[in-house]
Amino acid sequence: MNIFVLLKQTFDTEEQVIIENGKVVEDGVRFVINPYDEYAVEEAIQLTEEYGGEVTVVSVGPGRVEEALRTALAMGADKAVLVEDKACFGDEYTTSKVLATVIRNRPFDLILCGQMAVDDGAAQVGTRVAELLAIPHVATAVDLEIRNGTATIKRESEGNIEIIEANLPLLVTCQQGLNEPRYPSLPNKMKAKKKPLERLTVTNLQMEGMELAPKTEMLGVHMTPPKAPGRILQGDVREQVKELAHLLHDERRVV
Ligand SMILES: Cc1cc2nc3c(=O)[nH]c(=O)nc-3n(C[C@H](O)[C@H](O)[C@@H](O)COP(=O)(O)OP(=O)(O)OC[C@H]3O[C@@H](n4cnc5c(N)ncnc54)[C@H](O)[C@@H]3O)c2cc1C
Repeated sequence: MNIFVLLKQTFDTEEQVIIENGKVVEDGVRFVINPYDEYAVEEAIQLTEEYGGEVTVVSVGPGRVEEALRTALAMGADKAVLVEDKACFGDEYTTSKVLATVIRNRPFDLILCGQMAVDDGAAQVGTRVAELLAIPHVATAVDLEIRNGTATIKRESEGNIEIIEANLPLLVTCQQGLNEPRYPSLPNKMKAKKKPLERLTVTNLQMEGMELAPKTEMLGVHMTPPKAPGRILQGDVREQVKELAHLLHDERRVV
């Protein structure tokens, strides 16, 4: 089975977000594999351990993303592809176009990715790639079984579990609970350094600039204003009730 995993490198969720001039500051920040993508990598490895085949991790991003791809290779993926050309960086529309172009002419049975990236929280890339490749797509999988070319997926849906059957080739987005991602061992980290990592540019992909132009523009980023501290009313109960009514009616205008 040929499995592709779409992998995004994101901020470590433990990191404090600092915003300067409408942009998130990246200097000195620790980057990790998007946590939902770790489930995708683990699931792909487990499937190839059971059925044979190959796991390829693919990412669109700057050179620093190699570290995340090498971690996936150390977990057990077989090879990696990194599109590190700035011309390929844009919004979810651009990323999806690039990822679909990388995969389109390669043999694949299954594409796994995170249900969303924890930095932008758009949950668009998986769905868009499936649409571009004209294959079925099942989101937020918490269980995945494959038998004779048919996948049975359990997916979370507003507190319920839906069970869905779909034929391969298929794209599945992965949710927490699907598996327990493994930690790469030191020998596997060493081996991962020698596993193949293909670097692609817009020229290799034969894509035109216009084709990649993002459809949306991020105008700025800002933190939500800090919440005003709470207030405890003091004194006689009748006075407190009067004060509360005044606050709700005249100040907050909620009653
Ligand atoms: C069913 C559904 C329900 C939703 N419910 C809510 C809600 O309740 N509240 C709310 O606020 N929003 C909701 N949304 C909106 C959604 O969460 C956000 O719009 C979404 O913005 C996630 O964007 P993202 O850019 O972080 O994720 P995406 O970019 O779409 O990332 C998803 C996955 O794509 C892959 N990927 C992304 N970038 C790359 C890359 N550069 N290279 C390789 N792989 C990559 C990774 O596998 C990643 O995990 C919902 C969306 C859907 C579809």
